[in-house]
Amino acid sequence: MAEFVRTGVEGRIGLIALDNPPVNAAGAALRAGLVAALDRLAADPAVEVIALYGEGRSFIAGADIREFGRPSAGPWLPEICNRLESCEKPVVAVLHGAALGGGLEVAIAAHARVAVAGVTLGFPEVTLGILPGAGGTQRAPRLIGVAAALDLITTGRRIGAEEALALGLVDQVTQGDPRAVALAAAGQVLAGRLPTRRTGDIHITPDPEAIEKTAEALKHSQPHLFSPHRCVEAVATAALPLPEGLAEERRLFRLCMDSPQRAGLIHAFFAERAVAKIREATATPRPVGQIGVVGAGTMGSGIATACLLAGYPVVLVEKSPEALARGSAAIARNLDGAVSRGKLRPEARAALSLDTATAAAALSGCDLVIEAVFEDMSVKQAVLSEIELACPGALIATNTSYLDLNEMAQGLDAPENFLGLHFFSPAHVMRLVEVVVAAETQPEVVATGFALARRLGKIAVRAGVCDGFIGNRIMSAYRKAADLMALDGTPIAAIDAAVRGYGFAMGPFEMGDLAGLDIGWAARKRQAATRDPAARYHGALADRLCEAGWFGRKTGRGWYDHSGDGPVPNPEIPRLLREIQAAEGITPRPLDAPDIVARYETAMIMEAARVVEEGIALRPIDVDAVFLFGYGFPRWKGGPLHQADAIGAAEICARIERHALDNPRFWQVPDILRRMARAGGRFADLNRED
Ligand code: TC6
Repeated sequence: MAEFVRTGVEGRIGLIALDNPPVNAAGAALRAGLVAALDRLAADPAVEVIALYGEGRSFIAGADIREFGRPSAGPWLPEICNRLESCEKPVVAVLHGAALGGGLEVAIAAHARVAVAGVTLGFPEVTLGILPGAGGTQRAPRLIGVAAALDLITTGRRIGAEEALALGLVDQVTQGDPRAVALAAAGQVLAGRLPTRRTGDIHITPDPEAIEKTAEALKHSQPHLFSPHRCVEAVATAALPLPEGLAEERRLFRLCMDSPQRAGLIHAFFAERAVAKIREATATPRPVGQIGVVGAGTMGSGIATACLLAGYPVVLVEKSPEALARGSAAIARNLDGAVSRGKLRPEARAALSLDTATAAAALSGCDLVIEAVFEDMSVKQAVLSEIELACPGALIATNTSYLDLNEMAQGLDAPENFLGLHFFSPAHVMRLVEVVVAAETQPEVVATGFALARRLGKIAVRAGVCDGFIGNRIMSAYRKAADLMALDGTPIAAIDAAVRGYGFAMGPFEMGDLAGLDIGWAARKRQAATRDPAARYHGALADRLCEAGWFGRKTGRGWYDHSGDGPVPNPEIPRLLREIQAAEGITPRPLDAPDIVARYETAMIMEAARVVEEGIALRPIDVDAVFLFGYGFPRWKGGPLHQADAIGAAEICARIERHALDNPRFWQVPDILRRMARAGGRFADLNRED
């Protein structure tokens, strides 16, 4: 069996080495090993000081998140921290790589801390729906003060060694190999040059004002979340004697652990990492030096910005000199913004390489070219052929958001080099990229798409070819559900408010006004020929708005009127609606907020289930990642299919069947859901690694 914790004795120094790759998560075996190691060295008469350090990449990256919500074995981290603190011999912790969550709690229960430059420290528990439950909420305020502890604990903010030193979270910052640093630090303790003390003995200065201020601010900034508020309550108890505060921290920690938000947030943590585990992961990505971007509109300039920010030399090609000038100016503004936000150093900005041209020939030196031209099949096909001619052998990507890649690839000599890289607007900000795999796309081309996304700091999700891929296809289904609710007489402001109450930053109609209603109108006109004549037409009201020239914010009116101080529902909507309802024989039946969100959520799950069933998404967790990182789905709900599991397949089927009574064309139970309902299955069971 692997040895997770090793001890050694060098003279008067006892060493404890933690070794649980890849990040030294404090799982059951590491915890048991750590207690045994402490006991062993505490009992060894030769040992006068103990130094604790991590092998590999990290000190301790926190509790083992995979254990949460599952049965595990003690000893538990709170006992370990108490045992460490009460150790009769001084213990010094050496922090390198990551000292996060439970790892930082272990560190602050030690009697002194030395940070190795480059270490990341923090209490990210709040981002996982919990709180530092191994004494962190009690010891951090003693060590660094209540206000600083509140800041770290309620935000999950990660800090570096220098800031930790300034706060008093660590006693020294140094360089070197953790074992050597551990020996040196223990030597300093023996020589009296590194003072040690028990954190629990430090007198705490209560700060009710900081507590109140943070609690009040969180009410407004995090109205949906459970754990940040419990974090404040826990830190507030640090003014009590330590054992009482620890008991209260434990009680609040358990409340968080039992909350569905904890399960959702941890699902989101793993979703971010799971999406990279694809069948093409073993293929070697092609080297990418220079990148070409064709099309200098909003998407093209955003993509070019993202590539420049990642250090790639970029060639931007746009036929129209005016559009090219506008695109270059947009890129310059984006880069200025990055400098002013501290994301890009001015010297680094000056070194970025952007060439612009009006002809495809300028792309000849590119290894990858991304087209972001007008969303039209024949326009795209012509541009792809020009690109292939300019740089044969290069990878060619389309940024289309719904067009058929297999049809698009038909004119290419090397369709195996072709893929979709579907960025989201603004492309230099949004984290999601759908990597769309066409019939002939080669594995190493897919792997290159993933490698590029990683270098751009984005989250890539593999998607198959269909209208809208994963995200836009599902969005169009729940958008339809919202339009149908509006036609049935639910006020658009009520729908938007209910969707915001669910946790999205904006409702569908607010979002429509922001994006521009003309986009959806054009799509509906395109799809008119293939529309099911027997199905209720969801776009009737939106069409009427567009016919009146109301395209949303950019025209001052859309679903809302934007001419005043704040948006108010477009006053013409009731009249237009009455006309449509009279013509279609619709009896108005407005829904209340719970019914609105149930329909919205069910439509999302219904289409998401089909996307999984058809293999467009590799696994349910890929759908969840798309919605978490590209569509503003509330992180604490974990994603639409995590929600589906929480609700249960049988209940989802029942909801769909109920809604089907008034709209059987739209509401249809996908087979996968029916099978799950029958067998008691869950989407989580399909989240195998592919
Ligand atoms: C806590 O401590 C609570 C305490 C209260 C106690 C009462 N557990 O991110 P990477 C895995 S809560 C289990 O790709 P990087 C990760 O899934 C915890 N597994 O690497 C991945 O696995 P895969 C508070 C973990 O170098 C692999 O390690 N701590 C854990 O980009 C590599 O991860 C945190 O929230 C874990 N704690 O970044 C820290 N951590 O290869 C969370 C990582 O099978 N972790 N894994 O996919 C991180 O922020 C980063 O992983 C990192 C390393 C900065 C440590």
